Amino acid sequence: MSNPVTTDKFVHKSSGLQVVVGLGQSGLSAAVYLAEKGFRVAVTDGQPAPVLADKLPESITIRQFGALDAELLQQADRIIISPGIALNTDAIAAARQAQVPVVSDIQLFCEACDVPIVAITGSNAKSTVTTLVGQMAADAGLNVGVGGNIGVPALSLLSNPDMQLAVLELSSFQLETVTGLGAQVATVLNMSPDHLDRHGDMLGYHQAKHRIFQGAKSVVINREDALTRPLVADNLPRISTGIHAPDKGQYGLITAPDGQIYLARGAERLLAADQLPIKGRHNLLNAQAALALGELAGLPLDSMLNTLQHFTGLEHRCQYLSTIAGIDYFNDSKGTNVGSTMAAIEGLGAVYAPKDGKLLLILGGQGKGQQFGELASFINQYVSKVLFIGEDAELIEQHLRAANLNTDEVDVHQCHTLEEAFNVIEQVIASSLSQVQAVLLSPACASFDQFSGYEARGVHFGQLVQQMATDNPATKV
Ligand code: UMA
Ligand code: ADP
Repeated sequence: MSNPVTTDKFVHKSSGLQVVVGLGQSGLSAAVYLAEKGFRVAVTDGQPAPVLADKLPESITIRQFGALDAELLQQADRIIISPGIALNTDAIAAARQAQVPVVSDIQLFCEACDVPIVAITGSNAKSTVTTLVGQMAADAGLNVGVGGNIGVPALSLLSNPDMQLAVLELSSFQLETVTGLGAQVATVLNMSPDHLDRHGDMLGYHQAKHRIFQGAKSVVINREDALTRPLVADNLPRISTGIHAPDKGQYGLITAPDGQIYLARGAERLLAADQLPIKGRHNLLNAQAALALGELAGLPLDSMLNTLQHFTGLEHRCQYLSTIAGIDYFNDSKGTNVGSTMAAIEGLGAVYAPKDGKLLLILGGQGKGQQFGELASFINQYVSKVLFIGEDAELIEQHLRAANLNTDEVDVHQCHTLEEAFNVIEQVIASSLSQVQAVLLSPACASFDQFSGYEARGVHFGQLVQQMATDNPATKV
């Protein structure tokens, strides 16, 4: 183990030693925060030379890198664990066995935060809804901090003394060590399998997510997903969202006789779906969740509706790129699990179906042990071509065929890479018989076999679309 600064193997429990485990973004924020509060802080990380080490305050002299220092952990008064480190890691498990408390940076945040917290988790849509609520709060004139799993460590929000509201995206990894969060309003947006390698099974994943409700003053639930409801009976103010017409005081969708779909609160039509720049039924659910969270956080409805009419969505999430030769291109590289890709196919598929249009879907990458057969019925309904890429391309095709993929109606091609996929797309463009009206990259897989992450994959897809636009002059961007 490398030990670039000092080792103090004689720290006693009474010293209040706080050991930060993992020196990524959240570990650094916890170390800085605790040092500023005057705690004695130590840091340990599995990497021999974590890149953020030079950002640590000089006062933190105990830095054990190269492996998690089990002895140091036994000496801790409290361990602050990074979300990327599993609780069953040997050194952590041993410290827990020895009754050392293990918490995440989010625990430190909620203990220190004296403004209301909007807490958002779910298998998918977290970043979209978190950003939207943050924007709604800002547009309503509040000084709002937006952070958590979205990439801004929650503790860094506390450096803003004027903050009036905190909006947090929380992952199951962050929540599994949080107790008594006490949010003004909390939600689990949706539940579908993900991160089961960390949580063991759906039950463990569900239990971690539901810690978000501890101490909450109000909740938002998804009527169509029973797993989003708090398990403990409570009398808390509660607003639901869903795809059907809503009861009084709840959010939902109303379809008018002419087929137009409206966002609604009770019987009141709030906005036509066409007035929202974000597309797809899943995004109408996301808009409802943001409205319900905002309502329970005290934001004015008119201002929130105005925000919705200007919110164009986040990059790599069903992001419209351009129209080339009459075909629309969408980058959903953040669709990294089966649940998110189902939502993308259904959400966008329903936009093209009334025009007799179908999707061309690019699927594949690292499959994370998921069951891809669940996508077959969605593909049969909305997709006319599937192009498989990446490490698990063949396995995914096998799963789909075993789940009755309708190969009479749906063409499938093994393409290995995005470049090869674009060669097939060229042929589609050239064919006047094709039903394809939109190309959707929504891989349902991690990208690490071919890219550094979902962003790099999405950027590369965008470059290929750009290239195609250059080659095809009749383009709308
Ligand atoms: N490390 C070890 N041993 C291990 C694993 C990691 O020592 O077994 C060390 C690494 O060497 C590294 C550090 O831990 O130095 C990294 O810690 P981390 O993986 O917890 O990453 P952070 O940089 O602290 O980022 C974390 C979240 N990362 C994860 O949950 C994996 C970020 O979410 C979050 O934005 C950030 O805190 C700020 O709150 C990212 C994520 O991928 C975006 N989240 C997952 C997701 O969205 O699916 C849950
Ligand atoms: P997260 O932060 O939870 O990963 P994002 O907002 O980044 O969520 O969206 C990730 C992916 O989830 C998107 O690419 C989209 O395919 C899918 N998605 C968006 N909204 C929903 C929804 N309401 N239900 C299911 N999947 C969704």
